[in-house]
Amino acid sequence: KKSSVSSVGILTISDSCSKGSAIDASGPHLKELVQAQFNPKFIQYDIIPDDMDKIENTLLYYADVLHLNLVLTTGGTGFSHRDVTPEATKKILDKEAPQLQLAMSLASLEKTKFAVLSRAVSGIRKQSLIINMPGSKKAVSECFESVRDVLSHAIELIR
Ligand code: MTE
Ligand code: CU1
Repeated sequence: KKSSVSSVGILTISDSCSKGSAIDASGPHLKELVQAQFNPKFIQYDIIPDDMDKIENTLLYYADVLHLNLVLTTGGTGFSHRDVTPEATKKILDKEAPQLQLAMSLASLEKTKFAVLSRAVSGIRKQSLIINMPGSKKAVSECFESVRDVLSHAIELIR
């Protein structure tokens, strides 16, 4: 059966990765997970700093210009003052989809108490489903596993 997820955006949001002072592990790992699950025709991958305007503009480009089916962000969901991924995401969402985060939180809490320190959000903009995830390889593995089975159906419903 052909997957309804034919184009995916993977957006790493991290000051240190965008400067080159750290290597992005979670973005490339998400890319592997997405490839294994959906084998999409197109994957857009970028690394940007924890900057409100840059995050907003990139998500707008992904949703309104590239019309990506699924957008997964990693990083910037925590409590430090540079963490603004959820605020930037909320600004551009048409509709919120909080139960996706509930599913990720429940699964994450089985692994670590620190899951409560993510403020990630999810929702729909135009034809794109946008999901924030925390900024570590371990966290994206755990989060992706907890929602991957429902994403094809979610995206069928959006288009
Ligand atoms: N969720 C899962 N599944 N696994 C994790 O290891 N780490 C937590 C949390 N969520 C974690 C997780 C930690 S320690 C933090 S600080 C927050 O995500 C926020 O991460 P971020 O600022 O990199 O987005
Ligand atoms: Cu942490």
